[in-house]
Amino acid sequence: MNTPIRYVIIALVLIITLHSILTITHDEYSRVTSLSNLISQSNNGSSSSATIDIHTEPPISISSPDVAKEELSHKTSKAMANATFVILAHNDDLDGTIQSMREMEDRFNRKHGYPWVLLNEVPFTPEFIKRISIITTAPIEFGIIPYDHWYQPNWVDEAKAKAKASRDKMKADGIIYRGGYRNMCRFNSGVLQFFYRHKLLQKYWYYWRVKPNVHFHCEIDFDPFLFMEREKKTYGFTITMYEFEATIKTLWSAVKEFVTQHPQYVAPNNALGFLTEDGGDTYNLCHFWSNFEIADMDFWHAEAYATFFNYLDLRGGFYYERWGDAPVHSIAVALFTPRDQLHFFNDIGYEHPPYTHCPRGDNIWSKGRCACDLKKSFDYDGYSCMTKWDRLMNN
Ligand SMILES: *[C@@H]1O[C@H](CO)[C@@H](O)[C@H](O)[C@H]1NC(C)=O
Ligand SMILES: CC(=O)N[C@H]1CO[C@H](CO)[C@@H](O)[C@@H]1O
Repeated sequence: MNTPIRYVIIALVLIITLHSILTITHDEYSRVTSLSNLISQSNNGSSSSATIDIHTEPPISISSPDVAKEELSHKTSKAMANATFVILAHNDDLDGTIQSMREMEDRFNRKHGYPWVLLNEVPFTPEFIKRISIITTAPIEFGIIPYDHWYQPNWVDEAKAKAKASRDKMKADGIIYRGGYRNMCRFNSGVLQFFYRHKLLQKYWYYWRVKPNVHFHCEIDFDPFLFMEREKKTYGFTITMYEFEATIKTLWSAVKEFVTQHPQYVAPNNALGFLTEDGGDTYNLCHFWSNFEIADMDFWHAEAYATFFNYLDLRGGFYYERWGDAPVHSIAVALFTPRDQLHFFNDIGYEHPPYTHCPRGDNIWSKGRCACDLKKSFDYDGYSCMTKWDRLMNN
C-alpha cells in the first residue's frame, strides 16, 4: 500500500469516527432538548427555578428536583384534561377576580397551566384585561355573553308586571341569609343560565367555575379535571345548602310536570333522595352551591338538560320568580345522572364568604397545608345539606 492511499484510509476512518461521535452527541443533545421542552411546556414557564438554563443543562441539574420530577411524571402520564376555568365578572370585580385567580394559580394551576375564560355582560376594560393578563402565564380569553343569550325574551308578560312585582316583593321580603344581605341579582340570571353555551367554552369538555372574591384554602395535589374524566363524573361540588323558597315557589311543580312528560330522562340510581324528604312530592330546597362547579359541559348541552331548560324557560320562572342556576343545575344533575356521577370534592378547601368548606380529616387538612379553620367548616352547619348528601350516599 503506498503512502497516499494509507493517508486517505486514515482520513476516512477519522471522519467516520468523528461523525459517529457527533451523531451520538447530537442525539444526546436533542434528547435533552426535547426533554427540556417537555418540562418547560408542561410547566409553561411559570416556575423560573425549573426553566432557567433549560437549554444548556440536562434536567438533572435543575435546581428544584421535586418540581422537575413532578412535571416529568405529569408528562409521561396524561398531562392535561380538556378543560378550562370560567369566571363571570364585571369590570368592578377586578380586585376580587385577581385574588381568586391568584389563589387558584398558587394552589393548583401553576403546576398545570389550564386556560382561563373570563366572561362579562359588557366588554372588559383595557385596564381589566391588562391587570388580569399579567398574573398568570396560563392562556386567558376574555368574552362577552351575547345580548340575545341572556336578555329577557319579549314573550315574558311585562304587562302583568309579574316579573317586576315579584322581584320588588322579594327585595322587600329581604332575602337574607345569616352572613348578611346577599345581592342575588348582580348578574342577570340569564348569564348564569347560558354561560356554558358561550363559544369560548365550546372547545372544552370540563369547566371549573370560579367566582371573584373566593378562596382556595388548600394545596390541590391532584388534578380534579383528570379525576372527573377518569371516574366519569358529571358534576362536582364542595358546598351544599338550602335555597330561599321565595325565589322558586313554582319550580318543583314545573319539575314534576316535566318528569311526568319525559320520564325517559330520569336516570336509574339518581340522587332524588338528596332533593326530597317525601319521595319527590315536595322539594327540600337542597342544592349544590353553584358558584363552585366542576362539571362536564356536555351534560348541559345534551338532550335531557336542553329539553328541561327549555321547558323551565317557557314557564317564565327565571323572570317571574328568579329561579337560580344553583337549584336548576342541582335538580337536573340529581335527576338525569346516576348519583355516583356526582362528586363531593372534600379535598378542595373552598370559601365563598361567608361560607367555607374546610377538608375533613386531619390528614387531608395538614397534607393540603390548608389555611382554613376546620371548626368553621360549613359542612354540618344547620344551613348545609351535607347530611342529606351523606344519607343519599350511605344508602
Ligand atoms: C374538547 O371537548 C370539546 C367538547 O366536548 C370538543 O368539542 C373538543 O374537540 C375537545 N378537544 C380536544 C382537543 O379533544
Ligand atoms: C402547554 C401550554 O399550556 N402552552 C401554553 C403556554 O402559554 C402560552 C401563552 O403564554 C400559550 O400560547 C401556550 O399554548
